[in-house]
Amino acid sequence: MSQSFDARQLRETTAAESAPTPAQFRQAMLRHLQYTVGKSPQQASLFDWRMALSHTVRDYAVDPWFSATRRTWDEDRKRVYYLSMEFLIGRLLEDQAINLGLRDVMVQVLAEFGLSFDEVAEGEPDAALGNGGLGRLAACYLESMATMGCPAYGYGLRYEHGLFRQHFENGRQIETPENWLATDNPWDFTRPEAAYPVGFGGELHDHDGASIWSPRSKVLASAHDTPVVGYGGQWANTLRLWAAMPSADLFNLDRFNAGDFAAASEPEALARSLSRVLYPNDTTEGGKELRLSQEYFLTSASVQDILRRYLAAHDDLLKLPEFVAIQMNDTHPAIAGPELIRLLVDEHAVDFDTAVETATSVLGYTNHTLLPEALERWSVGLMRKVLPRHLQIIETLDTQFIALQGQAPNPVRLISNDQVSMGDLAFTTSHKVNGVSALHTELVSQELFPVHNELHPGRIVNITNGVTPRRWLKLANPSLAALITDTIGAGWESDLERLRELEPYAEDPAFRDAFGRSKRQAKEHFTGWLAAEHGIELPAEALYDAQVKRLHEYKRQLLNILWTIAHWQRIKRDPQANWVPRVKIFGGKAAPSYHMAKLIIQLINDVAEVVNNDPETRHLLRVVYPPNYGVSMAEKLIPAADLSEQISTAGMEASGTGNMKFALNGALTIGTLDGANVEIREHVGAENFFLFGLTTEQVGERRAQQGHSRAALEASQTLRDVLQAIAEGTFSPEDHHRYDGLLETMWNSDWFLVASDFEDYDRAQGEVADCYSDPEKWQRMAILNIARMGYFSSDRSIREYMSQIWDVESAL
Ligand code: GPQ
Repeated sequence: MSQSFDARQLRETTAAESAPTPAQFRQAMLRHLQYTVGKSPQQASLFDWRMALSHTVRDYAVDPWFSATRRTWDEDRKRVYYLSMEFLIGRLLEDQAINLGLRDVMVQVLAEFGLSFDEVAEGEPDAALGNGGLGRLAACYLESMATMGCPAYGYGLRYEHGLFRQHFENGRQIETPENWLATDNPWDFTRPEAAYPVGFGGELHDHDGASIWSPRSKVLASAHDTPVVGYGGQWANTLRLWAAMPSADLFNLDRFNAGDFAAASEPEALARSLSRVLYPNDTTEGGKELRLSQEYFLTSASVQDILRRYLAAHDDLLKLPEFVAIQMNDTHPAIAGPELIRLLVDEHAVDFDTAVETATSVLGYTNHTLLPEALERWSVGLMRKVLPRHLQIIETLDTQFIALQGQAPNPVRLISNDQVSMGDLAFTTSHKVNGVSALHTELVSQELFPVHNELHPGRIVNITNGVTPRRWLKLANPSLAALITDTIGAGWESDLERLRELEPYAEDPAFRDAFGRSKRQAKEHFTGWLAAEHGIELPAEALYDAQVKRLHEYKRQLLNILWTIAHWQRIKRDPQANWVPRVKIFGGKAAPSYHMAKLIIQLINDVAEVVNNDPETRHLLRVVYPPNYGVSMAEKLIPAADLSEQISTAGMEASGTGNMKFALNGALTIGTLDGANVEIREHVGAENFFLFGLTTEQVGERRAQQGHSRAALEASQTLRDVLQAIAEGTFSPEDHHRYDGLLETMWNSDWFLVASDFEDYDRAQGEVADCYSDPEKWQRMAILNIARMGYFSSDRSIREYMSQIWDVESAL
C-alpha cells in the first residue's frame, strides 16, 4: 500500500457538504438501475429499485471509507478490533443514507418515480447475525466508533442463516430457517484475497523443546467487508465477516467420479458448516463441538488478519500494544489470548512470557452476564481434540495463575473439573475487564471474579452500555426527531447530552401537545404496519405497554402476563369502573430448546386469544404478540410505546439496552433495580420512573428462605386467583394440564421470584394507570425522560472504551 498518497485530496470530497443534488442522485440511481441491475425504470420491480438505490447510497460510502483507511495507514494510527460472534445490524439502507446525509434526497427522488421509500426499503432483509442484546450492542458500537472517528474493524462470522424466523401455530413458537442471503446483499464487498487457513485437530510434536502443531484439517476463512459510515460521513470503518470456504483439496474428485456424490462432498460440507448457522442461544451455551470450532474460526482468522496488517507497517511485534487493541465481546472469542500467544511464540519466535505480556496488553474482555449457565466452559477432552496446542498454552497459563495466588489453599484455576473456564481465561489474558452497567460491574468484581480482582486491582472497569441515537431516534422516530430539531436545532444526533435543552419545554403546553402528536404518529405508524402485516387492529387511544426482548425466565415475561390476567379479572368484576385502556404488547423469541420459555410464549398467546375475544373487556384490554421480533420491528414498536417493561429479577440482567431505547423515545419505565435501570432512574429522576421489586441483596435473602414462593402466594389473593384460572383451563380449555409444570414451579420453587414481586408490581402498575389518566403529568414525565437520556448514547460508551481500555485517539 502506498504510504505517500495525500489523503487530504480525498477528504475534501467526503463530508456531507458534497451531498448530491436530487438531479445528480437521480442520475446515479438510474445508472445503477440500468448497468448494475439491468432494468429500465418501466420494467423495474421494487427489488430492482432497492438494489439500484442501495448501490447508489453505497457509492457515497466508499470515498469516506477510502479516506479513513488511507489516513489510518498514513498516520500510522492505533486500530481497534472488536471481535464478536454476533452483529445484529438490521437493515442498512436508511441507516447509511442518514449517516451520509442522503435520506431526504433519496426520498424525494424515489417520489419522482411514484415510489414510497418505506415500500422500497421494507424489502431489505434484516441482517439478523445475532440473538439479542449482545449482538445489537456490537452493532451500535460499530456505528458509534465510525461516528467518533475511532479507527476500527468489527470482526464476525458471515452466517448463511441468521437468527431463525419465528411464527406461532396454536400459540406455540415454530422456528424456520432465516435466509438473508437468498437475494443479493448489496452492502457486501467480497475480498477473496484476504483469506486465511484455520487449522483444527491433529497432533502436537516436540521439536527441540518446542511444540509443533500439525492440524488434521484446515478451513479457509474468506473476508466479506461492509463499510460502516459514521454520522456526518466524516469517517468510515469496516465490518469484516468471515465465510468458511473448503480448501480445494477437500473435494474428493475420485469419489465423485466413482458416483459417490454425497461422500465426495462431505468434508466440504463440514467445512462450510462453520459459517452456516448462528447458534440460537441467548445467554446459554450450546456446548457443541461446532460452536467451539466456530469461535476459533472467527478468532484465528481475525488475529491472523490483525498481525498481517500490523506487520505490513511494523516489524517489532513487542510494540503491538501501541498499535492494536482487541476487544473480546464476552468469552466467545476468548481463545484470542492463547491464539495470539501461539502465533507469537510458534510463528514469530517470541518467548512465552513476553508473548503473554504482549497479548495481555492488547486484549480487553467485556463480560455480559453472571448467569452460571452462560459462563462458557469447554471440556478438556474437546479442547484437546479440536485445539491441542491451545490447551497446552492454557495449561501453562493455569500453572502461572496458580503460582500467582501463592499459598492460597483453594486457588482459582483456569482448568477445573476437567473443564476450561473461558471467563477466567479471558480475565487472565486481558489488561482490562469491563462490566456493562454500574451494578453489573460491582457484581462482576464481588461475585464472579473476587480473586482475580484482588490480584489485579484496577483491571475491572465499568462501561455502561449505550445505544446509537441515529438508528434509535432519528431513523426510528422521525416525528419525534423532527420535533427535537425544531425545538433545539440540529446537532443533538451526535451530541446527545444536548437533549437536556428540552427540559424547560416540559412546562410548555404547546410543546407537550406537539410531543403528544408525535407519539400518536408513531403509534399510527406501528399500528398501520401491524394491520397490514399481521391483520391485527389496535385502538389508537390506549396506553401501549410493551415488553420486547428475548424470552427468559429471569426477564419475567411471566410476571407481566400473570398481572395481565389479574387486570382482566378485575375489569370483569367491575366493568364500569374508570379503567385506563391498555394494549399489552409482547415480542421476542425463545431459544428452540428452552422449554419453559416456550411455554410462557404459549401462555401469552393463549391469554391473548381469550382476552381479545371477550366482548366485555375488548375495549379496555388487548394482548398482542406479533411474531418474529427483530431490529426492524423494534424500530416501529419502540417509538409507539408509552410504557417500557424492564422487570427482571434484580441482579440478573447485566444491563439491558432496550430499556434505553424506550426511555429515549419517551416511554416511561416500570422496572426493578437491575442492570442499567438503576442508572436510567438516577438520570431521569426517581419521580419519573415506576420502581418496584426486591433489590439484589433482598433477592439473595429471599431465595434463602424456605418456602418463600408458597408464602408469597398465600399473601396474595390476586395472584392465587390468577393461578387458579390457569389451573382451571380458562386459557387452555382443550388442555387443562398444559400449564401444570409452570404452576408447580410457581408454588414450589420460583427461583425468579415472580410471586415475591407480584404485589409490588401490581402497586406500581396502579400508579402507572393513575398517572396516565393525567396526560399533562404523563407527558411532562416522558419529556423529562427524553431530555435526560443523553448519557445513554453509545458515543459516550465508545469514548469511555477509547480512553479507559483501548488508549486510542479519535482521528477527527
Ligand atoms: N447478553 Cl452473555 C446477550 O444478549 N447474550 C449473551 O449471550 C450474553 C449477554 C446481553 C445481556 O443479557 C444484557 O443484559 C446486556 O444488555 C447485553 O448483553 C449487552 O451488554
